[in-house]
Amino acid sequence: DATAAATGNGEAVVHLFQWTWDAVANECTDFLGPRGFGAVKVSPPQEHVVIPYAEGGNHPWWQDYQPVSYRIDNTRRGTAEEFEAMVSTCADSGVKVYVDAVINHMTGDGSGTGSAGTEWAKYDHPDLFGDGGAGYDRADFGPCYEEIADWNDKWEVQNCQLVGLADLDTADPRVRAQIRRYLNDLVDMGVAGFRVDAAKHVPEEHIGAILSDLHEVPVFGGRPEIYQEVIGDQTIPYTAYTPYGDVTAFDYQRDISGRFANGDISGLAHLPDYGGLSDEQATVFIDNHDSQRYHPTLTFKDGDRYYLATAFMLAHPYGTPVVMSSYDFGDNVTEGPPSTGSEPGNPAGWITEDADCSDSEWVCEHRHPAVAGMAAFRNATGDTPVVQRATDGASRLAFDRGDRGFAAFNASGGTWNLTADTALPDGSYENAAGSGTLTVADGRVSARVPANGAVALHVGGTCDDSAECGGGTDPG
Ligand code: QV4
Repeated sequence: DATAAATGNGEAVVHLFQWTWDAVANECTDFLGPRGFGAVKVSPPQEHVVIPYAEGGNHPWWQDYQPVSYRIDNTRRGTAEEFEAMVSTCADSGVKVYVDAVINHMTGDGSGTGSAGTEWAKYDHPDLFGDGGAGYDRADFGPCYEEIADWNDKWEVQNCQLVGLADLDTADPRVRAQIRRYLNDLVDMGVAGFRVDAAKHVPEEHIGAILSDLHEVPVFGGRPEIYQEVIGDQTIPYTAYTPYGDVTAFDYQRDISGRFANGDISGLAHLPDYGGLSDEQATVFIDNHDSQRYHPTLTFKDGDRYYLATAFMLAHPYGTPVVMSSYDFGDNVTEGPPSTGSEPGNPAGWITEDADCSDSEWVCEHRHPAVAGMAAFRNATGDTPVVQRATDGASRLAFDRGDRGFAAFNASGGTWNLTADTALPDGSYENAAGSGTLTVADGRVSARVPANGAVALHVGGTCDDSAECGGGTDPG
């Protein structure tokens, strides 16, 4: 509806990793918009290298992180027309589209033909926008042409090559102008935000200069949302990047996922400013597409405990939450998304299949019953403060969100029979983090919180607000 489109739904983001543009558009209409998710983060939309892969297999997901040009035509996820249609379809449901922007580097070693047909070599990207008007050559890269060797040397980390990828010279005003043109073209199409890939590998003042005059976002208005991928450490702290946008809180990710994995959650009502990032500056997540492969603490493979952590992230006001939505890659960290196999003119396994949440290859974490209703909880509770209401040992925690919501988390193997005070108005509520209904009477709530499960109640989620109440939660 027009109001949702103008204001957006809320702040909860879902990362539909490797989904095709058509599939994202459908998910905005069918699920994300109606459930109150505010934004969808999509995989990189620019032309990318096509990496040969083992016969019969499909192409690695990470070829998308090696840009050949800034054309959005013909990536493995669809055409430019499909991309633009997705952006406007999602906006119609109040869902913003955030793009994963790869701006630190271009390709790795070698040469070839990109996904949209542009010829490339490591230091030669002759046609950035498909109009023959702009390119990068050797002078646009550097100043360092070696791989990062000493990660304790800030200059190296920011100026040398991340895994051998040709590092753009972002001190150069011409390079900045090309990157800005790419980002502004996307904003003009309606893209409302960016995850800045490998931001830590671009000197922070260069990020500031590149992002300084981005266009106003159509429909939603304002400057695009920015969240910068920085794995902070003593050499380069997270806070170096806060002047230019939000920053990924990997310290939160490690702490929260570790605590949920270990059943050690009773102390989590009040969270610190992880890595020095305030509530407003932090982007938070339980896992992302890298961590789930390279250092998994808690992922969809862990089942209930993972979904419980995700529900907690959405229930707690700290940071802007990003829900990971994956495909099942088994034990193969290189494995690309489910693909359509051979298509005319395209190598086998290059084109991604539309996601289908009833197909087990697409995990669809965001549709899990513990997660699906939690964007609505977050929207209803806004920035009301956390008031701790109960704990029971190390693995159980319940809190109010002002008088707007109540949530209880049970990271143990037995049911938690809980009675607690709550400021929620008396009434009968749907469980937004599972199924069933719960009653608040005389300022008290009684709940049987399932093993490794949660209950979450919020204003606007009473049985009077919904015909579905009592019938269990339909995960969609
Ligand atoms: C290899 C060797 C290099 C050698 C090079 C020679 O490892 O030593 O110099 O060949 O050409 C792929 C391969 C990698 C290969 C590289 C270049 O995996 O082995 O280098 O290509 O051919 C994704 C994948 C990477 C992939 C990359 C590019 O994760 O495996 O590399 O895409 O295709 C740090 C950073 C952080 C980064 C994280 C992974 O601080 O910013 O590492 N995270 C982001 C993304 C991530 C992405 C990139 C950055 C790069 O989230 O998904 O890497 O855009 O922590």
